[in-house]
Amino acid sequence: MAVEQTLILIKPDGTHRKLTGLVIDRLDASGLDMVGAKMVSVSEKLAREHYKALSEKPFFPNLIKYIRGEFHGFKDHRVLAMAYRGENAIAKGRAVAGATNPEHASPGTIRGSFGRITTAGQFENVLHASSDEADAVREISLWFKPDELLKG
Ligand code: DAT
Ligand code: MG
Repeated sequence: MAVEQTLILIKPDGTHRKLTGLVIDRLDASGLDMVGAKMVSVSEKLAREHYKALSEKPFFPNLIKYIRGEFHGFKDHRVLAMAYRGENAIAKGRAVAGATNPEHASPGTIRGSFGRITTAGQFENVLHASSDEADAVREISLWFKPDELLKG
């Protein structure tokens, strides 16, 4: 099995609803090791870069507002960014998160238990987890400097 790194973000709905510890607990239980963590005040530039593959989607403007905390009244755009390492870390992170659409996410996953779709149609799904190796490498280098990560 491959040792991978994956980016996990606790999004503003997750920090707002005090789900930070629960998410970390689930990731601990999955056997992964946290190798980096920091609170980030998400700039518009970082938000747009993170979600650039979705820039043509109709929900993109709201997605940028959401990840920056603008729906949750935060002045400081807070997201907890974490990097995890371990065997099959990307799939394990996705399994903890559950499906993108909270209505389709299995009960017991973070999104299945705690995600919601707002009346405006915005998915609020608590956390981000990198979806494949290319995304994980790109996203970790976007959110972390090399010296902010523990070396394997
Ligand atoms: P994931 O976060 O599971 O990797 P994604 O990369 O396809 O999903 O989309 C990123 C985020 O965009 C997702 O967490 C929530 C939002 N999103 C995706 N599809 C959406 C949709 N159809 N309507 C509203 N928001 C959506
Ligand atoms: Mg994705």
